[in-house]
Amino acid sequence: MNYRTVFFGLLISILFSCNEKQKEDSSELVKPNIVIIYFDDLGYGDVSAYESGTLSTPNLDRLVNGGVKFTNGYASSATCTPSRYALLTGVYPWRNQNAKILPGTAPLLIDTAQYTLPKMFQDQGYQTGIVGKWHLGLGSGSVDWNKKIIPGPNEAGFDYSYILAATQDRVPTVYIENGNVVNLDPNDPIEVSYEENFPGEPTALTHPELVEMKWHHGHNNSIVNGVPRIGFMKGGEAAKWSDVDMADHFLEKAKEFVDQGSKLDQPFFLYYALQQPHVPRTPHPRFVGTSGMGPRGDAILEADWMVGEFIDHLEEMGILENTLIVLSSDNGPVLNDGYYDDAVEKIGDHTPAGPLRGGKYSLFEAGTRVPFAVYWKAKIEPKTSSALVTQIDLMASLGTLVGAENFGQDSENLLDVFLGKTDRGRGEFVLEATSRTAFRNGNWVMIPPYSGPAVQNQVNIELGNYPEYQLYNLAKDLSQERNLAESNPEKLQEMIKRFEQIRGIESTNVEELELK
Ligand code: NG6
Ligand code: CA
Repeated sequence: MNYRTVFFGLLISILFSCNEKQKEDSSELVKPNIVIIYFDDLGYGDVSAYESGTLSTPNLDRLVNGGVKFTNGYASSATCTPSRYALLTGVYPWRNQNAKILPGTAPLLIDTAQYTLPKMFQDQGYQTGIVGKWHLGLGSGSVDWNKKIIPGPNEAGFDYSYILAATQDRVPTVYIENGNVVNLDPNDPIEVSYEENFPGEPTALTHPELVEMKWHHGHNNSIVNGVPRIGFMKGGEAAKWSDVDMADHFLEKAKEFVDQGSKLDQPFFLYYALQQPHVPRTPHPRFVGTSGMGPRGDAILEADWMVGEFIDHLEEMGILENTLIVLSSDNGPVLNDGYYDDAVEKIGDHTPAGPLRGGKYSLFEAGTRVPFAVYWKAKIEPKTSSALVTQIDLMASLGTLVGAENFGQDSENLLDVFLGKTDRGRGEFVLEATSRTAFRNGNWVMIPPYSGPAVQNQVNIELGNYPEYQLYNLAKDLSQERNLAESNPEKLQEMIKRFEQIRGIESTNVEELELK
């Protein structure tokens, strides 16, 4: 070999590697559209790709089986508001004392100065939108529902918002678009209170004959569309939503946002927060009876259909390949959450929590471990991953994908895990359930002692409260049946120590943990 050959050889390989580098760089710069499809109270076992059985959810399965299906994917909390707070801020909900289930009159929980997931996308050139359930408070104290309601989702980073304020079972039962109540009639102003009724207004207690969906616990205040709600509301007749059309309505708005977004010369981020299968379960008549499980099953099949329509829409627009979709739920399942709606009676063999113990409100696994999948047709190879991932991590991970560098303090960059390239997830995670916390490290879970009831009787769910420490090895005992706290004191101590460190507490005593 002479020098000339070596020289040209080198030159070619340098040029070639530059070219490769360029290719890599340009692929890093790709900013896909991003959609988070977020369910309300959908359990780990409610999706047939997770638990094949009586309920069939082909459209959810299309995303789960076509992407990375996480079997250790967590919401941050076993209830809605704290999970949503963490998803949108990248901060553990237990760091914010006010991150609890909020009434419809609560002020905005996210400080307008706080950096958020949608603000991060905005900074990276995205058009951002939310369609669906908000439940993170509105305004800064007392809201006048007849004027522009600020601050709200728009001030938290969404260019466009079309929301229901709190939950479907809470007033005000109206849609709010960019801070304005939709179809508001100035001659019929809206008033809302969570303290007392407005004189002369019917409630489920004073006018039981107006009630079409019987309440079981709570839910006996103002009646809207025959459904008694939490909280009192007066006026706003023309603005009230139709419950049975809600899913179709949100789908329409989600599609509109996508249509608008794809006309722009920028990518979009859509947070599509479906209201199902949270109570009151009010599937459109065309879905009634489809599951054989009553309204809860029907509402899940309805939501499944909505997701199918939404994906088809992306496909028809030719943008499915260029859209990364995250699918998950804000907390685990519950059957009777306050109305008699046959959820318990017609459940049959279906297991909404899959093999997991507990449910919504619980420190046990079914409270926070939820369906969690990441789908990106062009880029992600289908696989199942047992990596530990949480919704808090979406901020740093998706942020890294689109070139951001600023994330919420608890958000870990797990981009390669979410893209299915590795199974090395988080090492540890502090989960929350109605202001109590527990700790997962590797395959171990430690639940500190709590004095509350073992079972929440009305919803019939084990909360995880126990006067002694609990320690479970999920690798061998997924259903948390064998408490190893006594037989494995070293592991227990190690877990307690680390938990106290993260929580910033001196000792894991009941009083301190229940102070919140
Ligand atoms: C509870 C409600 C429940 C549900 C939940 C919030 C009663 C007795 N129970 O207080 O029905 O609305 O709050 O659910 O009122 S979440 O998914 O939004 O966290
Ligand atoms: Ca929920």
